[in-house]
Amino acid sequence: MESNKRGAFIVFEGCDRVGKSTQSNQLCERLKEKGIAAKKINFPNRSTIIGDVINRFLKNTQELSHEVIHLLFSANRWECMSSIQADLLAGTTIICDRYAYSGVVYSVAKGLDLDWCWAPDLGLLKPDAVFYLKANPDQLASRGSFGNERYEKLELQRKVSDLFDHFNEKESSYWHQFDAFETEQELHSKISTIAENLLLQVADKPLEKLT
Ligand code: Z5A
Ligand code: MG
Repeated sequence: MESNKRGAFIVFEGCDRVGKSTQSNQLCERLKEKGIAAKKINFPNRSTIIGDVINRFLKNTQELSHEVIHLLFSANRWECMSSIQADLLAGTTIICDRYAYSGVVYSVAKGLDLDWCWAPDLGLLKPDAVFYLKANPDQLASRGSFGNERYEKLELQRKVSDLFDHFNEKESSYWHQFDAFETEQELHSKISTIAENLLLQVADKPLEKLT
């Protein structure tokens, strides 16, 4: 018999190299080991046609205006929405590495207006929880030098960090902040506890939209 319990929609956010991919992968694996249906996704989703343009932009082989790339990042989320919704309603928990908050903070850090940036993401599915890995960008230098992607510059990362803090305060009802300098294992343990409780709490709740 098909379950009528839905999955949870869990998002990881934070600056470059804070450990989002590490923690989101570990959480997904842990849930699967416990027999819980779970799927890991990430934005940008570079496998679509829009994602391919985004990839070329990030690798500095394609120039696009701030406005155009912003709208493409949002469109990249919209093109995945129906499949995310179908999975959640079928009972699969979605662990998502970056989401609309990344979309807004990188564009605002480059100088675009916050309300303008948020507008195209209105109506996307709202996460049940955002796990915000926080670290001072200057300290993250200890994790190796930046790569060659477009946004891997310290000055921009500082602005990005302040904007993530702004979301963390404003959306405190479902954002959970963690110190990205705790060990991988400490973080994994705290995050898993919250996630496993969340699964039970949201199973009978309707999905919400970003407003
Ligand atoms: N972007 C945007 O502008 N608009 C949008 O709408 C979206 C994204 C969705 C690419 O993103 C760029 O797209 C990004 C924002 C922009 N630009 N920047 N900057 P991405 O997600 O593809 O970026 P990435 O290449 O995956 O890097 P990342 O996500 O920033 O890294 P991370 O996933 O947070 O970190 P990690 O890969 O898990 O770990 C980094 C290193 O630290 C690695 O060596 C780990 O072994 C180590 N690590 C991890 N955890 C720990 C702990 N706890 N202690 C010590 N060391 C650790
Ligand atoms: Mg990553």
